[in-house]
Amino acid sequence: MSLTNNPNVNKWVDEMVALTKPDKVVWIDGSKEQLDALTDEVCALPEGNRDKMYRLNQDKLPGCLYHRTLPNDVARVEDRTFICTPTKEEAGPTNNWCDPAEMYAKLTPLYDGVMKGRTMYVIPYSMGPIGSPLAKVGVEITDSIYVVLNMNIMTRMGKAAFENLGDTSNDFVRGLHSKADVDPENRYIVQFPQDNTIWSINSAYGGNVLLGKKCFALRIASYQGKNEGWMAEHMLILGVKKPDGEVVYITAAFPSACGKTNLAMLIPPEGYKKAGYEVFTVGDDIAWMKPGEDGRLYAINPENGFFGVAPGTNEKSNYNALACTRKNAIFTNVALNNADNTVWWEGLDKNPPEDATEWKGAKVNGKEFTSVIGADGKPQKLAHPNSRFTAPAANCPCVSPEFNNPKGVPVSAIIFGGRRASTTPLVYQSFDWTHGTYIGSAVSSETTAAATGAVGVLRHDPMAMKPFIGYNVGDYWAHWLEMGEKLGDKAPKIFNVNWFKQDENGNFMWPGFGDNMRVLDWIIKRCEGKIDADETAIGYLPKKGDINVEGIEDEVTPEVMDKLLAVDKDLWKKEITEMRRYYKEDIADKGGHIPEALWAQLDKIEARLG
Ligand code: GTP
Ligand code: SPV
Ligand code: MN
Repeated sequence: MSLTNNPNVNKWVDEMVALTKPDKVVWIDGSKEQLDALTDEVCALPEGNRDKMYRLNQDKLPGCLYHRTLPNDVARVEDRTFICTPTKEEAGPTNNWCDPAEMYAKLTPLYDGVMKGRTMYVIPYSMGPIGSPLAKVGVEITDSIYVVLNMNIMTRMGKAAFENLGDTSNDFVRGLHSKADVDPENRYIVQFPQDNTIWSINSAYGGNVLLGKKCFALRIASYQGKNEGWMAEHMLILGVKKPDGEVVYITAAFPSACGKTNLAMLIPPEGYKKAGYEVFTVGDDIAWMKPGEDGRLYAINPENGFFGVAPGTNEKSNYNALACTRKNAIFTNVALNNADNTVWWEGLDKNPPEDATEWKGAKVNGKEFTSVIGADGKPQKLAHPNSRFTAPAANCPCVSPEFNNPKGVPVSAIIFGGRRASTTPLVYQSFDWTHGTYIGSAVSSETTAAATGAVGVLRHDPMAMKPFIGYNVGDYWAHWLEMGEKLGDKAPKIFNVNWFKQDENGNFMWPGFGDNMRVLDWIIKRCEGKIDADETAIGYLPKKGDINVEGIEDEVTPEVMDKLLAVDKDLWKKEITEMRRYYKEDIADKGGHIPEALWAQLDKIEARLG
């Protein structure tokens, strides 16, 4: 039975039922009884069933579940992701495009009868705190209990979302997902921005199927934000409480698997803790930002949980993220420790379990398995490099008291960053918002396992949004410039960081993780106008000695710091040459509408470089 009187919802669900022909339709009210029953059902499925989930050790990991996806379905698929706007020009050069009518015609036969023999779940959810003026409602239809249980963690799911939508509104995002037969040749992740619609088929993994996340909260929402005067960004949100008690909020955009979750949950080094600094997490992946009544930019996290990268997460690197995963979490594609029915991944500790099940499902001796060198020249892995945990934000020991604040938090600084082995210094500040927008447009980063395809290849990823901008990238940049104009002198200051600069031997020079607090400290002081900086060709850089290295002097010697903060003019001239090529060949020549002000930035930087 429907959970809403809203005729727009009911009519659409009826249409999707007629199309996909499920045996049964279940409306998700979000109640504990319903979710418990679904958990029982999905865990009772026979071994080998693709939908199957497992209960983990309920003493050590209460409420925690485990799932494996198919080996061909372990990451976002950018080559199968489409933005279907009426014209190709609207989608722009960074997106795959197809005419909406053509795409509907192509996908309709794939969905026709696809849920025969299966149950359809109708999931109402809110992105953002229920009742927040910045929040929006979505409804996801799926034939996967795994999706229901994950959406319960990642969003505010259930009846309250329908109450928020009301009985007449048509302002909700329609998401249709079916696992179908998980055929990668017929896998499609399709956004129709003008229709507030998402169609996803033949995948069961993360960003492809939890439609509130990348599909809605970034691709559709970026388009809505452009039209409605706000911003949807691939950004974490954190608060730094200073010794004087004031909390400064910072957002940061890094490409997938480049450190957002880690920075969002950072634990400050001892010296900072003693001095009274604390870090609070508002979000780890997505920020929706809109000017508030006082003219400042306010951010909410539209999500309600974290879908975090498991490998590398340990007590030391990210204590808080690990703590998030100790109850009511779902693990996907990590390894099992069969001795006690718990989970393991590379970088959790140095002891791969002997009695292990690796992420593809084979029982192996984990110690022997990980001592074999694979085809890539590296030890075989028990957990997939993009294996993840889904964990409620409420689990986070450092979750911000403002997490559910419907107004959001005022943003003082915006940070861009990526994985850059060379060229980009540890930190620098833009001269102004326009220059900061240029810096965002120039983000490039080495690719990671978060998307299918080669790993470690340098690619342009403007604002860390390349896979997520729901319209023409040039118009998106213009929107950034417009927002800056609207915010005027109340606009956040814009910075760029690089935790991944390498020495001659390919080792990271900066310790990263908790020590990134030292860079945040400089950023905050810059925002408060408390500290001077060196004006260089690329922006403001820390003066010698202004990045606090107390406690890490042995590792970050003055020579290392010089290298971390170096601006090599030759490398930067090459960088600008490449940016000109990128703007022209990859964007402008392919229908991207680059604002004049950004072209002008190239001239200015070039002039400064001499
Ligand atoms: P998505 O969820 O894909 O958007 O990723 P993310 O940006 O949240 O990345 P995450 O914080 O999960 O980090 C991904 C990888 O980068 C992990 O393997 C981390 O160990 C590593 N990492 C994060 N922060 C740092 C850092 O400061 N220094 C170094 N060297 N590695 C880091
Ligand atoms: C990312 O790839 O940026 C993620 C993971 O946050 S996914 O939800 O799969 O997109
Ligand atoms: Mn992400």
